[in-house]
Amino acid sequence: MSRLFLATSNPHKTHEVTTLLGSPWQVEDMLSHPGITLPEETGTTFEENAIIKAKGGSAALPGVLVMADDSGLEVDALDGQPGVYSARYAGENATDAENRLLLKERLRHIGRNPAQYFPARFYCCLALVRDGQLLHVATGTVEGWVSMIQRGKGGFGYDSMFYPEGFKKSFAELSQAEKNTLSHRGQAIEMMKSWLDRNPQP
Ligand code: ITT
Repeated sequence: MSRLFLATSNPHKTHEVTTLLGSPWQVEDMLSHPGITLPEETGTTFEENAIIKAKGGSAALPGVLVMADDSGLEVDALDGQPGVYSARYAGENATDAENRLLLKERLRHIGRNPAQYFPARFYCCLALVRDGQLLHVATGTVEGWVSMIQRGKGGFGYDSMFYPEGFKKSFAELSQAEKNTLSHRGQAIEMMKSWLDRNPQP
């Protein structure tokens, strides 16, 4: 088994990444290493923040392969908001529910009716680092729609408000396996896996 430290405190990301990477990988995260703290996400792009988190994790774990995921939701009618601020849209320590509530409020201001669907996408950037050196960056996107109408109990974050292109169900109504085959994170991990296959790590 190869060891990989995922520089995240978000257990939903760890769960999805562990499933997507599959059995050859033993994935650890910040919750299994409570002594590690990461630098502030001061970047203005997903890539900058993914690299900041991955390099921060790597500084604490010499020799270990470290990956970070920076991701978020971009709504065209809101000029790409919440974007890199998706996790802290309603404030620094906002919960997913508070962030969704703010997004609903913002959509209500621009929407003509409560059942309107707005073009949006989830974006994910993964950065892979070892000993402070950036090895690879992989990205993934899933296009779809956001709505003030929340449906489903699965997933996390904005999943219950996001309807992937071509589907009548929200991400929170799909099974984890269905979400993984479509999602921004699923696509980014596929790209990262293919790079790792071509560049086996010692
Ligand atoms: P770490 O920085 O510790 O990894 P985080 O949740 O703060 O955890 P980000 O800064 O990358 O991570 O913010 C990602 C936010 O974007 C996340 O909290 C959700 O609000 C949203 N998001 C990203 N991927 C999502 C997904 O698959 N489903 C729903 N919401 C998602």
